[in-house]
Amino acid sequence: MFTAGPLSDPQPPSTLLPAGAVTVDLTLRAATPTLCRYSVGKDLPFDQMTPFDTAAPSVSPRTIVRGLDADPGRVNDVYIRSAAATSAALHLQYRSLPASKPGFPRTANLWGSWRFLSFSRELGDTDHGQDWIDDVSLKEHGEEIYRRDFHNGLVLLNGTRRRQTIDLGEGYARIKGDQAPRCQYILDDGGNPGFKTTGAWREIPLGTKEWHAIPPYFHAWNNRCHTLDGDTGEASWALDLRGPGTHTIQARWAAAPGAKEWSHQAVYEVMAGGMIVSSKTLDQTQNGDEWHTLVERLKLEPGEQPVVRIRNAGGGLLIADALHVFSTERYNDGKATRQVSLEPMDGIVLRRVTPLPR
Ligand SMILES: [Ca+2]
Repeated sequence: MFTAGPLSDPQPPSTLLPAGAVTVDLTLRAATPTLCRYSVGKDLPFDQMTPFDTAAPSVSPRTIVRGLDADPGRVNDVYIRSAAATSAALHLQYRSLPASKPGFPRTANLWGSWRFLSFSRELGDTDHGQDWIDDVSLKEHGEEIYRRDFHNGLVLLNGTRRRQTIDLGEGYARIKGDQAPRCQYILDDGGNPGFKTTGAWREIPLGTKEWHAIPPYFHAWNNRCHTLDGDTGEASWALDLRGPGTHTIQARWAAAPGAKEWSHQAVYEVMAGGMIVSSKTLDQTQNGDEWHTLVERLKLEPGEQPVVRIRNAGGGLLIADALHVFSTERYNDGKATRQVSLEPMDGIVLRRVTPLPR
């Protein structure tokens, strides 16, 4: 996501903008120094686009993107191309937030995932036929925590790339639902201080490029992974538990054409309190680009400092790519709460124990 040709890491990525925004200050990362251009509303050939403000080739091209529509009901499609790879367009989307106290009734104006599409029904402030939401206020809470208050509840969205904890005070409870795990996250090998290695591991790029038209298609998580030639050394991920509970842990590797040279016996061990509490041996030559369960519903405590360790018992290249961790406990467990922790770009719907007076 958010890469095209040599371009990556747009700041800001596709997101909501402040009310009334008709511009956005955009910075990209480029793999090689290059010139960039953009268009708003319509993808255009490179030579018909508007040049970036950065006039010289740069590895961090920057511009003020102008001409955005501030109508909160309109999504602005922004396309960016680079002189280094004019055929690849980076597609971003921006939308302005409504003013904080809009007149009402007005159409619900909700961005994002299923949680937000379903919450209005849960909270009961709507005419279900039209999805009108009355008397809504939108406030920024601390650092890019977005909050909407309703008569019967509130919605919080963490608009940052960090986990954040929000104090709510009295009077809120989680809604009840069995879909979402209490915690669910990926532990990658790259950019993760909790990933450690011993031995001669190498970090390599591994994955089909986004604009690549011919199969096979395969991806290491984040298009990178670590490899170890032979059986001397190991790698480990600190599980960085969000709290005590029972957890399922999965591992993945890419379905790369070279996977037949990889380990037939990759041993994944879960360690807690310095002891091996679970072990699973998997064949990395097969079934790549999938999550493979190492252990289900394993009770773990943060104080045990649990880690997953990988070592090679079968020759070939050992691959360390990413882990997926999720809990048996549910996110929406109906319990009263004074505080919530939100993963990056995640949100929650909370119920008011006592509805606000109308
Ligand atoms: Ca990876």
